[in-house]
Amino acid sequence: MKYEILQIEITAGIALVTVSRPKAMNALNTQFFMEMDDAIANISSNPEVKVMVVTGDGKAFVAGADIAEMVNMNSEEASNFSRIGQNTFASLGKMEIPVIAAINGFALGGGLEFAMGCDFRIASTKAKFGQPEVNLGLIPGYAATQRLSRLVGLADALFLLTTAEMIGAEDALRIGLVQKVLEPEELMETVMKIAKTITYKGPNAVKKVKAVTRAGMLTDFNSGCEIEANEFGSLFGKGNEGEIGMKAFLAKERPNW
Ligand code: CO8
Repeated sequence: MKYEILQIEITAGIALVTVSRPKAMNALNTQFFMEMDDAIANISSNPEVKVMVVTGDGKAFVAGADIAEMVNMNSEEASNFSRIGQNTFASLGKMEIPVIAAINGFALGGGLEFAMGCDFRIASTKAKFGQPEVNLGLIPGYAATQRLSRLVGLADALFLLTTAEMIGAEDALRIGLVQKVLEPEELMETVMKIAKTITYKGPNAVKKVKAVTRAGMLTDFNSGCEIEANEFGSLFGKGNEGEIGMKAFLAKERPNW
């Protein structure tokens, strides 16, 4: 498929996906979701790729769903558009490899929902975060009502969702919405370094730790521990990644996965 909005670069095991529609602050339209679904499928089936990074082109990460596209929708169309976005962002969590959001600027509405679908978030000091849907007489439709409260707790989520206040990167860090804040000129270099670090780890271990941790969020504690015990065991045994990693440690060598 020919991409009009996404730019994809794959280097040294890292897929960098840039949303590039800067004239509309990278707002999310139907074309974006078609391209993102295609990109997720392609990257998922590429065994060379160990980590995916998403970012935005220009002064926005993503400033939300495309209001110009939504304005004429009826209820049914809007619910369908909501489900399409929910599915795409859920696919990020279902990818085996970690997905990092590098938030360069505005992450508003659907843009913050996109970032929250990723596994973790690193922000520039210039980033701004908010769920401004109530300003438009709307509520979020790409799962912010569910993910935000799980990430930052009910009170901070409802503060952001009901006031539509835009917060800066330091406040986002304080409430746990992002994991690191960097100077704008350091953002991409540092995020790529973090991604690179992950590519050196046991590739199956990285995939499993993501899958087990995410599965645990959808089940009770004891069931989550049972999933963990099973997957922990699956990394042991002759020729398996755990054996390679542990033997390399004891031999004071770098593991050759
Ligand atoms: N959709 C469409 N166009 C947009 C959007 C958007 N979300 N955001 C910005 N643009 C456009 C502007 O209309 C403008 O276009 P033009 O140059 O043609 O007038 C251009 O981008 C530049 O924007 P501004 O001139 O406004 O730039 P500023 O630097 O002054 O402001 C802001 C930047 C603060 C980001 C401002 O543009 C803004 O407030 N944007 C809207 C933010 C917003 O409300 N986002 C939430 C949208 S609703 C949503 O995301 C719900 C998701 C769930 C959907 C469920 C499916 C139905």
